[in-house]
Amino acid sequence: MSAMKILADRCRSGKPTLAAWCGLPDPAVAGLLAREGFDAVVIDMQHGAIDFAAAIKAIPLVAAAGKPAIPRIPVGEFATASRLLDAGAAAVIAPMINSVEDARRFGGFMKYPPLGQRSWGPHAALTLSGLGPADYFAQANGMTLAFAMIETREALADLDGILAAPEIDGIFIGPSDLSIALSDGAENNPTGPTVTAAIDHALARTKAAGKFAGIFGLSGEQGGALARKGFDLVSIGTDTGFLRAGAQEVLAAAR
Ligand code: 3PY
Ligand code: MG
Repeated sequence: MSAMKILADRCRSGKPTLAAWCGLPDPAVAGLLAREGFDAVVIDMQHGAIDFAAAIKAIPLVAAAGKPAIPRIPVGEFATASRLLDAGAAAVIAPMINSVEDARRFGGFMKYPPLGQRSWGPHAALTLSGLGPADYFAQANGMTLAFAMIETREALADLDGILAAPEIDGIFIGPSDLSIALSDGAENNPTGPTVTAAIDHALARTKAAGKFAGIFGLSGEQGGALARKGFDLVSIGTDTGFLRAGAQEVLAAAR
């Protein structure tokens, strides 16, 4: 099975996907992390230093390890979502989706008609999926997933509407921004009680809507707990975090 199809199939089967999160610009970082035991690799173009040219090189490296590549686009850059699908992304995460209108505009770039308005041109996606044009066109809307990030008060207020958007396959919670929003800027506390209650609520609403739930996990331990709670896609660590933890561990052992 192609790496592109694995994510949607895994989400539909109810098995959680544990992802590495990459922000370093060299595509080799994503390619190498994909060779570890992660189920998928997120390529962060919002806060990471990864531009479009690097992202489209990272996608086939991740796919070569048999893993789905999941880019996160910069805020509002929905046209980039289509281009990443053309390059073979298995899913795209869009940050700061604050309304049904935002969700449907993003989703429109993710799905071919009649669901959305994605334009035809899946160059590397044909190679990576192993499909011919007719089969790719027939399967793409179900094979590649659109995740709308929920990380503001407005998004939470409109959550059921966002979940009902037919172009959207799931949500992806940003617990840091959500905690900043819910505290009106007083704190960034992604594991505090207020944001935890909001996360539980969003997970329950997402399950009730029959959509997929993703979230940024802060550690392996916390990410594992979120997956056991029912999240379908959980990032469990970042490339820079792995570098820092590894460096600190060897230094502590040596000194
Ligand atoms: C958040 O926690 O706000 C995120 O977007 C995670 O990257
Ligand atoms: Mg965020």
